Amino acid sequence: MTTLYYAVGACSLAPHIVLEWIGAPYDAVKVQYGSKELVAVNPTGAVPTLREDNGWLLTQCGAILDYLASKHPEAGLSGGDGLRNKAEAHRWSAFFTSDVHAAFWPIFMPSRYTTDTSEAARAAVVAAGQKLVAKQFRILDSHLDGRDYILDGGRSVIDAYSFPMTRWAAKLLPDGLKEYPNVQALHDRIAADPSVQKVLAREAGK
Ligand SMILES: N[C@@H](CCC(=O)N[C@@H](CS)C(=O)NCC(=O)O)C(=O)O
Repeated sequence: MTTLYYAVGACSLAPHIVLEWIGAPYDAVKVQYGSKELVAVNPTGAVPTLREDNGWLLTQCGAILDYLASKHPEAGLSGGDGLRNKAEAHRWSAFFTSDVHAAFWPIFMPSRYTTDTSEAARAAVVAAGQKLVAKQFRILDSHLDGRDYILDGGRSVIDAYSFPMTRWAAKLLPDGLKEYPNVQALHDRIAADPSVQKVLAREAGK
């Protein structure tokens, strides 16, 4: 069986949702970042980490999502099979990994981005992160104008990828998602999905 190692509310929420959408049996193991249990499986101590029965491991959220979509074509979560469909899926996966996720790091871990230990320096790094996230969300909001989902091929792993990040933004940007109505609509559409609610309840220990 496929096993997903996840941390509550982390980017691992995306493959957790995708496994639920796929509907095949899987194990979901809750871990803490850097815990002994996680480091034993993935020395970087990061989630998501995916493990197959024969011990094969896959890390990197975008790679895991692409793998799951390809492994389960019957679930129709790849966003389409054409050359340009695939290129668009890669484009948006890279956008979430490199542009959006990375923009949150100064907000989550400001101490990694300055050697100045003052409160003012911490606040300045957080504010810079919020500005970066806002830039990426303007791009996403404009792309989503007139669309229900990110890719042309309908609901896909990329929409699942957006979800942990739209949740973080709702909590961590000064005005939440107020300035991004199309992103808010996508967030709400995903949040209303019964499989997503099931996963959120499991992650919350309910
Ligand atoms: N590039 C990796 C980043 C994974 C990552 O940093 N995950 C976070 C949770 S959202 C984590 O495990 N952080 C622990 C740490 O940085 O110590 C990916 O996309 O999978």
